[in-house]
Parts: sequence; C-alpha cells; structure tokens
Amino acid sequence: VTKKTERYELFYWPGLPGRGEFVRLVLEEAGADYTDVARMPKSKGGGVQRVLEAIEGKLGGVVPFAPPILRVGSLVMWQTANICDFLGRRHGLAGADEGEHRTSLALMMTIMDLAAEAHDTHHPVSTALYYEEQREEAKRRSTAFLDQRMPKFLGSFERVVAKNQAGKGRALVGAHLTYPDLALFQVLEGLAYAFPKGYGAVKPEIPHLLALRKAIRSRPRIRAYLASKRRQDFNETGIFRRYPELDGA
Ligand SMILES: N[C@@H](CCC(=O)N[C@@H](CS)C(=O)NCC(=O)O)C(=O)O
Repeated sequence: VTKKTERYELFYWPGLPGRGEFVRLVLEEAGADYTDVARMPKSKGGGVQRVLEAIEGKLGGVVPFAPPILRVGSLVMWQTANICDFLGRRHGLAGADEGEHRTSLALMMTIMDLAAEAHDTHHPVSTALYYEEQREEAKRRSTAFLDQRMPKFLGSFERVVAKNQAGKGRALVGAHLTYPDLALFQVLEGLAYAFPKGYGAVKPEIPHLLALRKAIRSRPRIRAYLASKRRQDFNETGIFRRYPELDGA
C-alpha cells in the first residue's frame, strides 16, 4: 500500500513528549523521514489545530480516538503500540520471526500499561479533572504505584532481559534492538524524572534494565536525537510529572 520512501506524518500534542515520544524514538532509530506536524509553525501547516483535525477524522476515512496518530501515504493509524509495531516491522526493529514479532508487541503493550499507570498516579480519578482536584487520591495511588505496581512491572522486564541470552543482557527480544527496547528506555527516563526517590529505590533490583537504558542512550542515532531540539524535556503536562509530594510518603 505504501512505499518506504514516503514521508511519515506524526500528529501529537505540541509542548510535551507524551506518548508521541514512543513513536518519535522508533522513527529516529530507523532514520526515517518524518514531520512532527503540530510542532511546525502554523504558517507551515503546523499547530495544535492539526491534531484536533486529525481526531475529527480529517486525515482520512477513520476517526481516531486520541493521538498519537500516524499518517503515511493513504494509511492512517493510532494507538501507540500499534503505530510502533507498524514502524518496527517496516524498519527491521521488531524481531526476526513471527514469535519475536508477537513478543515485541506484547511487551510494547505491557510497557504502555506501565506508562498509563504512571500517568494515573497524578490523575487517579479522571483525566478530565485537574491534578489539583485529585491530590489526595493521587497520593494514595502513587504510594501503591511505587510500592507495588512499578516494582512488579520493572521486575518482570528485568527477568525478560536477563533470560534473553541472545540479547546479551541488553535487549528484551532476540539478538537485536526492537521497538519495545526504545519504549522501555523512555519509560525508565520518565520514571527517573518523576520519581527520583521511588525509582532510585528500585534501581538495585534492575541491573539489566539499567544496562539497557545506557545502551539505548549511546546508540548513535538516539544520542544525536537526544542532543537535538527535536527531543523535548519532560514537564508537568505530560505522562511523567515531577510532583515531590507523590514521590514516596
Ligand atoms: N492507548 C492509547 C492512549 C492514547 C491517549 O491517551 N492519548 C492522550 C495523549 S497521550 C490523549 O490525548 N487522550 C485523550 C483522552 O483520553 O481523552 C495509546 O497508547 O495511544
């Protein structure tokens, strides 16, 4: 349906890394030609309006629920894991065979579950309410996240990397980099930003994940990306927010 030389267009809220960042990391590692549409100036067809139009279904036949949304040629797709799987498969970042493709997608979805739970620490009641309206619930949710959920997810990923002999202790799936490795990198960066104390406490339990995080960071294309203006800092409008009152009671 589409040619690999076609330009990708990413539609995602400007001003925060958010879930768009999982897509950007795959595009960057693949060396793909892409436009981060909403971050372009309005005069060049950018701006938040373009995301709103995409959600209204103006990109094509489908009506996506929420960004990130990717368009290439006549294809329009959404759901972060779905987009990353598509890009990973096209650019050799999704494992070597059907078993590895399935495992990559399952891990990606699990990593997105962890990201959603990290988000829900500051929005435990509703995404439609401000953090300030759910502070008490957020404290309770964060305590449970840091004590139970984050260690459970990270402990599971740690075992996956440790058991994957082909990956030499630095990859989730098979012998080579896959898109869930990039997603896990991003989540570890986010957790370290949002919960310096809580994440610090779990670090001794996850030596393989720390090695993976370091290995991803030093890949030439990722290193160049992280040093560029295309990379956005975490902030208090995204998934991973630093509210000291939520970082361990
Ligand atoms: N499961 C979806 C979640 C998408 C999502 O929550 N997108 C956010 C931005 S990161 C959004 O704009 N949500 C609007 C809403 O949930 O009402 C995915 O992974 O893409």
